[in-house]
Amino acid sequence: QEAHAAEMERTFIAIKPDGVQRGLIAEIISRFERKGYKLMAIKLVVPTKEFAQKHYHDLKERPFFDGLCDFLSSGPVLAMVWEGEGVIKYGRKLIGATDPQKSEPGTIRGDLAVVVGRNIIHGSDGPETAKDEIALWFEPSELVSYTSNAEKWIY
Ligand code: RTP
Repeated sequence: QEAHAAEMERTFIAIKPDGVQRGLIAEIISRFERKGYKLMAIKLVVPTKEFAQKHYHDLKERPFFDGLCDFLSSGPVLAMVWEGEGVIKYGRKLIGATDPQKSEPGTIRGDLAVVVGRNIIHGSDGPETAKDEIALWFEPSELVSYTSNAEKWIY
C-alpha cells in the first residue's frame, strides 16, 4: 500500500490571476476533489515576471509570451499539486482545451471562461513538465504526505 502511494502520479495545477480574482478557487478545487484526486500542496503566490518566464520558458518564441508572463505575474496565483492515478492526463481533461471557445461544456474552461488569454487555469501537460513545474513552484517540504480516508474507497 505504501509503495503504491509512493508511485502515485502528481501534477501541477495553478489557478491563474483571473480565476482567483473571479472567485473561482472553490469551484475549481471542488472539481479535482470530487473526482477523487488528492491535494498534496497548495499556496497563494504573486509570481514575479522572471518566475512567470521560467514557468512558461517553452513558449518564449511565441508572440503572446510577454503578455502571458505579465498576466501571470499580475496578481495572486493559487499553486497546487494534485495526486492520483492518471491525474496528469485526466486533469487536462477536467480543464478542457486551451482555447475556451473550443473547450467542451462540462470542463473548467468550457464552463467558466471565454477567451484564450484569460483561461483561468494551468495544468502540466506531461510527466516531465509535471516534475519540472512541481519543482519550480514548491520546495519538497511543502508537499504534504498523508493518508486520506477516502482513498480505500477510490482505489
Ligand atoms: P496551460 O499551459 O496554461 O495549461 O495552457 P495550455 O497548455 O493549454 O496551452 P499552451 O499552448 O501551453 O499555452 C499556455 C497559455 O498561453 C496562453 N495563450 N495565449 N493566442 C494566445 O493569445 C494564447 N495562446 C495561448 C493561454 O493562457 C495558455 O493557457
